[in-house]
Amino acid sequence: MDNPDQYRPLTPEELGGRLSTVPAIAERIGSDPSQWQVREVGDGNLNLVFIVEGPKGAVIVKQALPYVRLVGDSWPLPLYRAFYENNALVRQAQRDPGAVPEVHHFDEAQALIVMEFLSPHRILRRKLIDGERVDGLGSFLGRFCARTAFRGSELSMKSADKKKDVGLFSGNVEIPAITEALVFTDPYYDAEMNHHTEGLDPVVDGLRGDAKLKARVQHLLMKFASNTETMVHGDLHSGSIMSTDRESKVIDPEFVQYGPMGFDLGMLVANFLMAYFSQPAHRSAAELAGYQDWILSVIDEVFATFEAEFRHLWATERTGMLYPAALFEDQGQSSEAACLALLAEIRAEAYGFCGIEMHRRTLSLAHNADFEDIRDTDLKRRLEARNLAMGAELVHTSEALGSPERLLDLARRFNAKDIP
Ligand code: SR1
Ligand code: MG
Repeated sequence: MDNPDQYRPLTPEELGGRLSTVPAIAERIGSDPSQWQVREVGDGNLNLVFIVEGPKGAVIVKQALPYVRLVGDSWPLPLYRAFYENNALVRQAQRDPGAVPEVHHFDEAQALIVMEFLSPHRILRRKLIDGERVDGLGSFLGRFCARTAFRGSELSMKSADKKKDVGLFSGNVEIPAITEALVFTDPYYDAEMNHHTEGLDPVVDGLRGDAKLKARVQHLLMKFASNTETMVHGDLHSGSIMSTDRESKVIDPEFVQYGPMGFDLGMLVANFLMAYFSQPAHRSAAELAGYQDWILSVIDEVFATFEAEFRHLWATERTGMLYPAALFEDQGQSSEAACLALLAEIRAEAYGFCGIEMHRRTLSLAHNADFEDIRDTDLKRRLEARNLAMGAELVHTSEALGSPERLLDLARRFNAKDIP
């Protein structure tokens, strides 16, 4: 007889039989699985995702597969990533209440998380492709990044707790290895799984021929791999955010790890910039400028809120061993300059990570729909070339760039460029 505890991927047909005895599900949707409707809706790169609807409500069931779904079973991937995702969701819910879906149930053996069904939320990337606006988006995301960065670090946490947590998450080896390869390395050489749009070769050759650029990228990889400042989401792109027209949630933290404070911010902003650069293919001439301006205003709001919230937490929750009041306020000295210097460093790193994410999404394995949905190959190439060129500029100038306004100016400048 099959061991019921042994992992087995779910099918929509057998999901009811396997999960109807889970109280957290029965309570929320009803206990008779014959009345449930189950749809597998996973369109991500890794997992199975089911919407399970019953007479009383609906839940999401997310189950890890033992391989990379995008590639198939030739690329095995440990099921234990669900354990880390569950732990990340718990911590994010504590650090920024309401920002992530509620977890109803976790089954470690089945690598399965049952969580809140978000409705009428849609994946933000699709909303951006469709030209929809989301009220409060930039401030929500800036606050999420600041709260998780600050409250997951030794600015706030007790050192013993933080170090224990670093130990816990450092067991998650294969998932960061994906980022280390696909994001930081593959775009810059002829890696096996790479692909790019026809006609982009001159731009790609330019990046790969730029040793200074590759050295800067590797330096940022070193920080990503070795710097355990805070618990990062690890994959904060517009496909990891679900929104209505006025509310957003952050989902899918399975790429969680302890890493640099600017990492999530940089990945996030890169995905807004790619939405921005791809818009000429998705909007009418009448809508284009207004919608692109709105995307830039979201980026601006992300940075402004990140910095304001970080400063607020610095003033009110600096309870860890870093920058203690004993060295500043208790001696009658302000620590504001120290906070501003740290923020400038976080922002500079974020710009660097941002440029790299802009590269990998058009050159290595996992491209994004913002560009992939463009049918006109020549238009796609021209828009991707702007994105790649701005990415390179960011990697080169991240430390000197300064205010987010200068980042937005750069975006406007590259958006008007024709790159052969
Ligand atoms: C093989 S996984 C490819 C990508 O999908 C995830 O969402 C991450 O972004 C990863 O890099
Ligand atoms: Mg994901």
